[in-house]
Amino acid sequence: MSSKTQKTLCFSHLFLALFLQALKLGEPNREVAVAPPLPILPLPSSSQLKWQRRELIMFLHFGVNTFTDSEWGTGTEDPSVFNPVGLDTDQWVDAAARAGISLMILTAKHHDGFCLWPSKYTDHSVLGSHWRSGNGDVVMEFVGAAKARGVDVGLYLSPWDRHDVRYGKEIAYNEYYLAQLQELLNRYGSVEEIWFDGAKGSNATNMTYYFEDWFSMVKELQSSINIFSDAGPDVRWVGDEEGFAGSTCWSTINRTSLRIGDGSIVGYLNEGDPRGVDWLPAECDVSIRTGWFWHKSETPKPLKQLLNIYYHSVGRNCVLLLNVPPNKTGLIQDTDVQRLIEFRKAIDTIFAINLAEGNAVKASSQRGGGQGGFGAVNVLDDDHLWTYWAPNEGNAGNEHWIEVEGVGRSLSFNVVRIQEAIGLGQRVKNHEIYADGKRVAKGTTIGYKRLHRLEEGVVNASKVRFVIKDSRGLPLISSIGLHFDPFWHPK
Ligand code: FUL
Repeated sequence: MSSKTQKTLCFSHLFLALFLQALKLGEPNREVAVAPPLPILPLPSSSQLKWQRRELIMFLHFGVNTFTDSEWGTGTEDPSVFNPVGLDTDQWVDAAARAGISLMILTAKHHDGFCLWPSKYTDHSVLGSHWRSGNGDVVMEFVGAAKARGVDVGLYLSPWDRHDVRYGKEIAYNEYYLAQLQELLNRYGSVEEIWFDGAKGSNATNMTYYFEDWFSMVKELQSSINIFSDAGPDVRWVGDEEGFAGSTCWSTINRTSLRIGDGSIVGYLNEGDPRGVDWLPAECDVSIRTGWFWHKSETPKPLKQLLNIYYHSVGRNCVLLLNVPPNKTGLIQDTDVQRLIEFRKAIDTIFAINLAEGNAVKASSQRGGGQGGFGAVNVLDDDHLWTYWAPNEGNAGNEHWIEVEGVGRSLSFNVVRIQEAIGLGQRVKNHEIYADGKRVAKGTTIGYKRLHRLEEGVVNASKVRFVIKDSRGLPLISSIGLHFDPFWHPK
């Protein structure tokens, strides 16, 4: 290479370097964001997250029991007793939608074995009823009405079948059960939850259910479905039928310690397990009336009782599955519809306004620093999952807190709400709430949502501090709320 060519190259490099430098100077000073912290396993699946955010879902117990005034049918009923002359599934869905419910679960088959759809594998179904001249299909009507309103559906298929002669014959009955699962999951479009309950009479025939076959078949047919049972695999039973979760309630548990239909594990189901390797959140099933099926003599629970259930289920990191049974006509009774609407109105009245909003919020430390990112302000936005306050890593092992200070006014409230960013795992083990330095509430787990109704009633304070005393790794708080519940009158 000649020295002239070399010189030209040097100059052109110099020009290029200067040009690039000039370009850089013209650029805005872009700060590189700090990455979110590592998750703490186990984590929820996206179907489990979707389920959790529903908060309130509806159960519908309907079948021959509705007509025989019983709770556990014998399986010997004449199918013609099933005759809901005014059946209107639009009315069911309308009631649910007005109550803000996005998922409804119907008993396609209860313990009596009577099928609400025309199953070709049994003689105990709507095919034997006079209703719609034996051409009816309650499951089809229910699914059609729900989907038309954008409400999701779930189905209950009782493992214990008191009608079928194959019950007790291991292979034959498991084949029969799987055949019905295939009918339900192939014929009616997307099903969001399937309910396997472990109940069985004490004198019932011995029977081994092939749960692993059933679960695999369910997932094969509907990959995003949530399977409910005492032992999951997606949603667990809370361990009682009162709608009450444990005051400690982990969404994590060890599935290897669970057995379907085993009464000795209800305490474990109620509380979950901080060392659990499986994400298996709890669902609280309870009926709006005393029984699961409709009975003329029963009435819906009063609003006060429903709110108490709400605080002990949704307010303890669970989903509330509220049973509202259709009557003999095939309608949800007006008293129950009115109670549902009243319930929804009350929930909205309490939680639509967050009295913490519009005030100053600060925290003990912050991951990353600067505006946005993981700052305290994230707990007051509308996202209750993916924007959150995270403390600084260096502060691990210390107590963490977040504080709201009333701007130009004091804070007046009787309910406190705290939510964790569960997308990164459930972490908090212990927390306390202070109003102007005085402790007004304390608890263990938080999870997706924790609600505290204050024992002393309405509190007025200029500063409210949420203290995380102990957690698995650093706590990540996605939302906090101060609310006023006009229905809460502690003694
Ligand atoms: C239990 C059943 O025995 C009740 O009848 C009801 O269906 C309840 C939801 O589950 O296991």
